[in-house]
Amino acid sequence: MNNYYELNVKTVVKYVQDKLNYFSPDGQIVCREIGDGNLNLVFHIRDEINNKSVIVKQALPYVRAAGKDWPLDISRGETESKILKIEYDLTDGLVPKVYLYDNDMCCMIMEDLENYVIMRTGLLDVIQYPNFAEQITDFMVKTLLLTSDVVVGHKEKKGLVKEFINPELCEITEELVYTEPFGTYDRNHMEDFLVDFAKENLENDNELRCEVAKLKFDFMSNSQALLHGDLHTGSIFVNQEQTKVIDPEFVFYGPMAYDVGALIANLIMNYLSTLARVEDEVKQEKHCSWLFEAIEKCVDLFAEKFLALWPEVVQEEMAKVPGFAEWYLNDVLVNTAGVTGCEMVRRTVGFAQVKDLNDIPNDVKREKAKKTNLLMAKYFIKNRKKITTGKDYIAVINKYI
Ligand code: SR1
Ligand code: MG
Repeated sequence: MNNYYELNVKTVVKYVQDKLNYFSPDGQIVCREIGDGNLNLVFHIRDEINNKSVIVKQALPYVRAAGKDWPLDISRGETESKILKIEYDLTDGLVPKVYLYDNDMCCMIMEDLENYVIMRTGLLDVIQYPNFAEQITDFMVKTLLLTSDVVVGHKEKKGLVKEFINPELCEITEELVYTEPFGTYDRNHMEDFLVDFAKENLENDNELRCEVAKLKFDFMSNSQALLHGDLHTGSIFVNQEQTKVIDPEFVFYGPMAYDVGALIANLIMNYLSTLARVEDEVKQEKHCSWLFEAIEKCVDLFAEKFLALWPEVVQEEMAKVPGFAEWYLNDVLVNTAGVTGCEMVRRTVGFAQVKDLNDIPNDVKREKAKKTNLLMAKYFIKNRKKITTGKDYIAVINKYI
């Protein structure tokens, strides 16, 4: 790592040319730093004359959103480039293509998703994506089921568990999702109106904290499948035709429910955001109906496709026993509802929050949305055994709005 230096908009263009010789000398290059996540530098480099572009993503040796006091292993980029290649093959290209990973610079050069937007941004602009639920459920079923013990031989799978061990980034999730939001910790932050509300509803609710402890232990010890590990709407690029998943740096062998639950939670928070932000009733109604449909489909298509693919790919003898696939899926779905709740809580009171809730301009509506989000989240966690279908999610949302 001695050759590592932090790239900037000036140095990155030469860097890409040296590595890939991708742009022609007659080009007119425009470069922007576009990273708005918590961890990395991300550059968009485009040749305006020849219409060619790439993305460069460089891991920083610290958490970008927190500054240099929170160090982080920069080799995470290597793991990310490996998993992107695996996911590309498993899903027929539902992730960007990686052109090059550079070990010295902890940096990846990859396909630019030019005509796509980050889904969170698109949803906040009140845009719907007709193919999203179909494609994201393909992504989840293929990446999760096809990397599990159901399909992969036991020795090979244990090797993969070892290869994708990711203790530093798992620790972030263990702390930021499953621990800190349910107690008093320095990294939590919340608006004044939430302080007593969070204490009463989260920290003082021992029954809730016990359920969260169970989910945390599932996250830490259930090496079920190769997860994306951070599948929120900021990790997804979309347009009217296509969906592409990015940023799998939190990858590890963990419970399938973690990916599905993170996704559902972020759609629900956009629903609450839409109710509070979008004043035009027609636009609001259209977006909310689409979100309901997307939430229902994400759960139900996931379940349907999971059970349909299982008999085609199952290798493990005992996993062929009639009834086992349904039992296994039910366990994933129950924990999905639990993860949904944990993700909703942490995005409201924890270190890493979401624009969907924080950017509601009206104070009264923002307070209502955040409190509703917390109460709904508690319901998901405590009642997860009863929440296994798309309709169950819609019923819970309707109960709280
Ligand atoms: C310190 S990292 C905070 C959050 O950003 C990432 O996107 C993950 O969601 C993580 O929990
Ligand atoms: Mg990310």
